Amino acid sequence: MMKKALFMCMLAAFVMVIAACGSNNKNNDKSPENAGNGVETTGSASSQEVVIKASSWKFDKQEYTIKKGEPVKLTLESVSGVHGIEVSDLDVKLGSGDSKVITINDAGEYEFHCNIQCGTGHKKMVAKLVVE
Ligand SMILES: [Cu+2]
Repeated sequence: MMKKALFMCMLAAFVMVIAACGSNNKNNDKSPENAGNGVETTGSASSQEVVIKASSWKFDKQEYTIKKGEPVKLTLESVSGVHGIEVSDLDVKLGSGDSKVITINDAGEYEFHCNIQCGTGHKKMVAKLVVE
C-alpha cells in the first residue's frame, strides 16, 4: 500500500513538471518573429535544413554548420523533455517542434541555448550555429 502511494506521488510531481514546461512554451510564442540584424525570416522554401535534437539535457551536436546568405530551415525536436532554443544575437526563438526558415547573411558563430527551465541540466544546454 505504501509503495503505491509513493508511486502516485512521484507521478503527480512528474505531471506538474510537464505542465510547467508547457506553460513556459506558450509564453515564448509571444516573442517577436524577427528583430535581428543580418537575419531574415521568410516562409519560402529553403535549400538547407538543420534539425536540432534536444534531450535532457543536451543538444545532439555542439555545432550546426550552415551556409551564409542561403535560407535554412531550422527545426527543433525535443527527443526527451520539453525544450526551446533562443539564438541571442539573432533574436530567433523556436519552441519544441517548431520550424522556421531564416537566412543569416553574416558569417560567424551564433550561440544558442535552451530557453525553457527544463530541470537540473538546463544550464548545460548550449550549442552554436556556425555560419560560413
Ligand atoms: Cu532547458
